[in-house]
Amino acid sequence: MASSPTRELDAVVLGAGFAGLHTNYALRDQMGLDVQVYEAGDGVGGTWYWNRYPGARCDSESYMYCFSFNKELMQQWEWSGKYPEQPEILRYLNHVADRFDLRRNIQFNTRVTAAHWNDETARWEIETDQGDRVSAKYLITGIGCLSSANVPNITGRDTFAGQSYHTGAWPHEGVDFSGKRVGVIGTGSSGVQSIPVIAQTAGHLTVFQRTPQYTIPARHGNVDKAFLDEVKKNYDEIYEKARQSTGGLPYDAAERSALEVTDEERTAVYEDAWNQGGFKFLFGSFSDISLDRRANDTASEFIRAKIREIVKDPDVAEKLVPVDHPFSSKRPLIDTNYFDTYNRDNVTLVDIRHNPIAEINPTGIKLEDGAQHDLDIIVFATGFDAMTGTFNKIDIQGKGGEKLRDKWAAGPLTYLGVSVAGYPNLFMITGPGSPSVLSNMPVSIEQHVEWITGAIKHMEANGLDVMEADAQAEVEWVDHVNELASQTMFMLADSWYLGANIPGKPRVFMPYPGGVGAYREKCDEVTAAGYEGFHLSTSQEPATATAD
Ligand code: NA7
Repeated sequence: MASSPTRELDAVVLGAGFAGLHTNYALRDQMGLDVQVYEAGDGVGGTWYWNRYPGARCDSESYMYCFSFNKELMQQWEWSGKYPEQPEILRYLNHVADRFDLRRNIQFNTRVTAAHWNDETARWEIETDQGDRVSAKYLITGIGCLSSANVPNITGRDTFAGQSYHTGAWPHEGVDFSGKRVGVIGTGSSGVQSIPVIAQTAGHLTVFQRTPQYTIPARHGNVDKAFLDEVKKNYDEIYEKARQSTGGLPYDAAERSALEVTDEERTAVYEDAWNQGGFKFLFGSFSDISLDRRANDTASEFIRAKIREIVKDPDVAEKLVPVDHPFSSKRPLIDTNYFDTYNRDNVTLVDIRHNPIAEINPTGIKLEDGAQHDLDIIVFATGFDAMTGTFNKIDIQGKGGEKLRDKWAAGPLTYLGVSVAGYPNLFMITGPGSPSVLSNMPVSIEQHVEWITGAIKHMEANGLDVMEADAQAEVEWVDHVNELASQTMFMLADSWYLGANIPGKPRVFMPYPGGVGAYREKCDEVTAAGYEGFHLSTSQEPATATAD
């Protein structure tokens, strides 16, 4: 690094979304540490600051998409919808920032560009794109799992004469689609949420679909006040149930196999789950949908039949029916009127799996067969370089100057998804190898913030300077994650969980698929065993010394 740090801090936190805000509160206000938060946006919110596309909302029910660290906050905040919409989540996070005075040590409009571990001082030296140079004992990343936009490098992309937007970098002033010829590329969550809304005002909407999707109706609506009152009376219990669950949601887990019931019973269960909507279809119908291919086939087939029932044009319906991957092998989607939208006169579905995009040109999109679609606006709903993309953009160097992006060249290596061997005192909130994107994020974020805060308290109380994951513990954890993933449907699709959406990215399953309850238990065991799998030392001791 060019010059010496100008400020010495206890902790630097990257990001001011759910993770960064909670970490700031925990380390600064609960522990009294000197903390600096850096945030790329000009406001708090993280994912919900950037993703302002039409129809953006969370697929977790609102009463569970919030912090639980403050009981008054839980009781006082009123959600208006069954699912929280982006503007409301952003209002919530702004409220949290105001309520706990969290902005005063957040520097906005600032990206951390480099973080180097200094072996001699046992501190991180951190540089930003605004010229800041600071050092900190602890480096905590709350940079999000889906924060590096993937805008595919399609030939001629930059020659388009109209407007183009990525859903994850949406203009704050919104986009007026009225009367316009709009093309949406991508049918993941962002596409499936935005397509029905854009179709309502666009002159004509053309959807460019590479992979058909299974999506379940959200059954979105106003929040049921009586239900919410009941939730608030039992919040502790409900939250605890979510903490011990698979997906971080307090739903009763299904106990029966889809294969142990009659066809009539099975259909009735699926109908009921379809009518209830949302993630309950996956978690609450049968126990083995994600684990057993034959059980999964029954769910996949049920959804395929629903698509054929909803979409009136049989040719369009067939294009929308997913046959190349099982339900829940990609991120399960929740929608409002998605399949219905293809019954509109102003919506065209284009299958780019069999007739790919050849180029983007000044007037629109041309396919390989020569068909030209003239457009005024292109929306890239093409997702993210998930889980590792944002880490790789930062020059993170650990012991001996090793670059994290080199260490992770063949896929991310972590211990518990929270730390990396060779990168002492670096803690990742919802890093690769933790439940993260397979769970209701606030529950996983809070668990990480609490665990990391506990580890830092332990270090401070015992005069320790360095905490580093053991290399062998890391290997075993990565093997464990892979072993669990191999038992699921996840390996049967080209998904961003596997990095398959980014050309050249190694095909490695990144999140921990064993469920948030099992993961929490493992983390608690590690703590109870004196931070098993970590080396803790003072900077005077040899780096390999183990303490507890
Ligand atoms: P996703 O889920 O990664 O979806 C991206 C979509 O864009 C998906 O349909 C992709 O097709 C498609 N895509 C990606 N690259 C291309 C190219 N080069 N050409 C054509 N189509 C492409 O991102 P989202 O933003 O929708 O959702 C991200 C997460 O946010 C979501 O899962 C939730 O956790 C919230 P593919 O399926 O790869 O064939």
